[in-house]
Amino acid sequence: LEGLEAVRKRPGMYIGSTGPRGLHHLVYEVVDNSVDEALAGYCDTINVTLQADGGVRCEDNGRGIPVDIHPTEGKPTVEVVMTILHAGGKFGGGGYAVSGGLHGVGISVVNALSEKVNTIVRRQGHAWRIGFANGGHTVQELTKGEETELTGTSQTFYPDPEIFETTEFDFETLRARFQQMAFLNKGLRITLTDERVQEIEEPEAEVEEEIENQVVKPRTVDYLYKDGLLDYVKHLNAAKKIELVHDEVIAFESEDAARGISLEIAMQWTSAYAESVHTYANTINTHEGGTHEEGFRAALTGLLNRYARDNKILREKDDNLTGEDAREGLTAVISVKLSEPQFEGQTKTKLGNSIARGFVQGV
Ligand code: 0RA
Repeated sequence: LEGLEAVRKRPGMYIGSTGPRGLHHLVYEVVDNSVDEALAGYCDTINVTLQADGGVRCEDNGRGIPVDIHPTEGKPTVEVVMTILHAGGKFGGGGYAVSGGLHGVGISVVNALSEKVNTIVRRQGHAWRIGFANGGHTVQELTKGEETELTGTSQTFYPDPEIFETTEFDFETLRARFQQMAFLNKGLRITLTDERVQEIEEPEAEVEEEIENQVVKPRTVDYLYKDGLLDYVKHLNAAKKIELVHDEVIAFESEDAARGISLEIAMQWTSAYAESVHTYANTINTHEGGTHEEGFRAALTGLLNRYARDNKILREKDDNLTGEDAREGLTAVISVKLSEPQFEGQTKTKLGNSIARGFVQGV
């Protein structure tokens, strides 16, 4: 628990800030754990609910966090994951989980920064419950509850108002991120439901009971994209008032399992003048680009020039097309996943791994 006290002392070091951004990172961290379970192939649905009581519930249909006694810690693995810093997620090895969040700090960080967390694991034929309060202290030991044939993990957390400047979540911020997550993880269904009571903007002049200016406006959004990035590019281009240069979105993917890197790309040229190239590493938006984008640009410019020369579209006396020529009107989404991403630059949103340059250029 000393670890969790460190988190409460310097929350910014773990979640960036204690403002609205940091608050929303709590949700991303919890959801990312479920996305990792989906990336491992065991989960296809994540439901997130903003509860009327201020809590956020995230439920998945994965295998459930293990409940057996941890071999070295001597308590249930789920308790270890929830209460020991850096114990979450990455154990078990294999694959390149780390879907993003604030660099996968772990669910225990969310526990540390919450006044209450209730965890339900459905696994091994039962629903198991464990509860935490006041920054990750176990207040309800793991109990084996009713029988169930379902499996999965449900996390409900209440951000600590003593830590955060505000504990109010913004539906639109979460909605946009979950839609992006769904585009980047094809076949994964993510829903977001808002059950909060909302104030009516302009109440009647004389309202007797306060309750009368409150109303429950349940909203749900539901995202599932079977073609992932291809759907993303269609979505981006549909939002613009432009013509398409070709009807079909170009989309392809490749993986080098031995070197621990995979790539998905979707692209389509439009009549726009500007380029619209979006890049991601482990589902984190790399606003500053990086090696994956460099590899893509080099390949695209080289390929178009080679094609143009081979087909006499460019004559001998003509200059090569520039990179800007090649990308004019291009909408593209590039998503790489790799085992140990290095994030660089001013905002830590520039991918640094050299392997991504050569891999993307080659594919
Ligand atoms: C490690 C091992 C196993 C499941 C998980 C982690 C897991 C963690 C989270 C966090 C949110 N949802 C999750 N779902 C699964 C299972 C290992 C096994 O069953 O063999």
